[in-house]
Amino acid sequence: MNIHVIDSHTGGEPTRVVVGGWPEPEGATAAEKRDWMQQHQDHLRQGVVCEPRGNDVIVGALLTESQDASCVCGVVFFNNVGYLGMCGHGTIGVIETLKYLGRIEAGVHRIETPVGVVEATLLENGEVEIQNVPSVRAQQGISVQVSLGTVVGDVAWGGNWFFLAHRTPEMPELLVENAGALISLTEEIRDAVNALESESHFVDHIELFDDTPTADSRNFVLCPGSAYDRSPCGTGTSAKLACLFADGKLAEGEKWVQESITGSKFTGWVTLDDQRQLIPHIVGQAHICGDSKLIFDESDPFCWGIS
Ligand code: PYC
Repeated sequence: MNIHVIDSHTGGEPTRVVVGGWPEPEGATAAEKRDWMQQHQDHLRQGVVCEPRGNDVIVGALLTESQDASCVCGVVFFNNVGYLGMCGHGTIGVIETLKYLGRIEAGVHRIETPVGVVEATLLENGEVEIQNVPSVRAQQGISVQVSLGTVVGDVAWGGNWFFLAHRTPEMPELLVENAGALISLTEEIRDAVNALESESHFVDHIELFDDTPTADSRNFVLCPGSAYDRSPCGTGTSAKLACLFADGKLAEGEKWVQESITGSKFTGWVTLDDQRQLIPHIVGQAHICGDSKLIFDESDPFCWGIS
């Protein structure tokens, strides 16, 4: 069996888009297809993104048929441990991939994800603007105890669930060379948040942020499989915008530049839809870096990846 993938990165964060060879999952909606993939095709997820063909950082994106006829395609995002609701850097990677394949041109394109339809505009300058699913801050000022003390933060939805906290002086600085220490710290925070009785959402992303002279904020984002996001994280930036808006620190349409731990940047802002839901807009750019045929030989003991 062979699977055709296109690799890109968005602000340093890789996306591997599956464009051929993966049998179409059953189900009408992207959420149904995601559930069916989880039950029947999880070996393909592992084989495509985990070692030896991939690594812990890659986010996979399976292009599917969409139920909604106004969408160019459906997509199910996945990683080394499971499936994502939405993925901002990944959607930018999907749009760049569709452009590379000659399937789309500059303009507005709708994509069905398991958590709703997102709208992506491929701009003439090569950047992509995503209009994400409605985002919201669900809880404010949640305290958890970890080995370096108390951490206080908010829980917010940006297409995935996030716990967001400001870096305190006891924490390592948000620098790539501190990635190991930041991963250990944010894993501790994630476990403590999910152990709270008051926590009704399973929070699988942790975002620490800090002031920086080169943007409005710098972040470190822990992803579900314990890799960190090399980009500023599209869904994480959406969750951050929801918190800023809830705090009255960001007005409708006001621009926010979010920098990642690697120094890459997304620009975001929010609008309100006719139901007064908060819609995050995120602008970033992806670059194609591979076009490959993955070979699955069932006599290979690691054919379906190392989990
Ligand atoms: O950009 O939303 C994002 C994302 C989620 C996980 C990795 N990147």
